[in-house]
Amino acid sequence: DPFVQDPKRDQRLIIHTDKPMNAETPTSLLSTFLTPVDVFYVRNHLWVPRLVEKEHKLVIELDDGEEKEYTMSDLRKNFKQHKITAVLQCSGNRRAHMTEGSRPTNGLQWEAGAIGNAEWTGPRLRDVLADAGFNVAAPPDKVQHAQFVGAEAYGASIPLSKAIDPRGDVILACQMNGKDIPPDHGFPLRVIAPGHVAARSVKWVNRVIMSEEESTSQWQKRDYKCFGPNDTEKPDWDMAPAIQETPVQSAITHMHRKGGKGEAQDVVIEGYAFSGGGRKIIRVDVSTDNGLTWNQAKMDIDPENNGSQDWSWKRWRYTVPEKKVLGATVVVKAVDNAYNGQPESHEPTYNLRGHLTAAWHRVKYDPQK
Ligand code: MTE
Ligand code: MO
Repeated sequence: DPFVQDPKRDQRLIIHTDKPMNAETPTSLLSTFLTPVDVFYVRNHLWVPRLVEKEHKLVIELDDGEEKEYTMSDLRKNFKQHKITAVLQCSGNRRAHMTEGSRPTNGLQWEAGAIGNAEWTGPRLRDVLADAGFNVAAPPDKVQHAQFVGAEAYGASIPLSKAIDPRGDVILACQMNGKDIPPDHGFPLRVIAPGHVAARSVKWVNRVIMSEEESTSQWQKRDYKCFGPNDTEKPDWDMAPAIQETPVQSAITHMHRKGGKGEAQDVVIEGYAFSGGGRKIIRVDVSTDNGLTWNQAKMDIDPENNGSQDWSWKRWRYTVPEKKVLGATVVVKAVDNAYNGQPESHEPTYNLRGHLTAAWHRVKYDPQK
């Protein structure tokens, strides 16, 4: 049983499967800018490889077959360490909402907790590639992708342009929220490709391959792709590109009573909003009458937010008198700085695998909760 070495998990996580471990954060625990590592969602396709930091090596394989090897100490000491605050969001986040709002979807039925925001520290992939002899200023034409291999056999890739963009902030993370990365999240080394779907941020990474081709893994060539709402059981996988940057997303994480009494009782509605590709969230719209009328939520002022672009989520809050939301359906939608929004319903983006669910999030107010 390759899972016997899996670490212990926090009791508060909501487990979907335990071998492999797939567990989401209860949304009431997503109320801080940085998500605590203990309750950060876990999405494993296989077992957790138990790696020893002193023995761990990263191999960079160039297009001419040349290889260069790095120890963890090389990566921590010989390169400038960059701190990046970034969201990881599974492409299946909110899949259960698509199932509920449209039709059944295949895959783990995540609610809104397959997402988290953390501070990641490590060298830039670009700097390590340059050190290994890759010409980051004038890359060879035939290299189009950076492939990543995880120690347990998972693999994925990102386009070369992202991998070497100094403003792309792709790092080889050695730390999460200021400490060693926990085993579930990639100890001792993981890729962080901010603004891209989390499936590309390969955990337990031990090899980077500069290649003309995308990763040949099923997680690159299949699985993480979207098709039309008429999606069939047997899609033509080569027809659609692999998911990389993600669309605008927002969700209500919590509604709770605060201040006032009786008739004057207030309710605070709170949640997150995020867009892929480093695009900033410029507005969060909230409706307390199922989308007839709208108002803007107040976005939190972020504490320290590190990175060249907007890789973090925006936490937002909206306070209303309770009498306005009793029996009402509360709705949220967000807008990013390209004025991209979210679809009103799930039907137009329905896909059988339930990827990239990002329709307006509707929640009925329940005073018991
Ligand atoms: N990397 C490896 N090696 N193995 C995996 O199973 N899962 C991917 C990605 N990287 C995965 C991986 C997917 S689909 C997601 S959503 C994120 O890791 C989850 O990261 P987390 O478990 O740290 O939240
Ligand atoms: Mo994922």
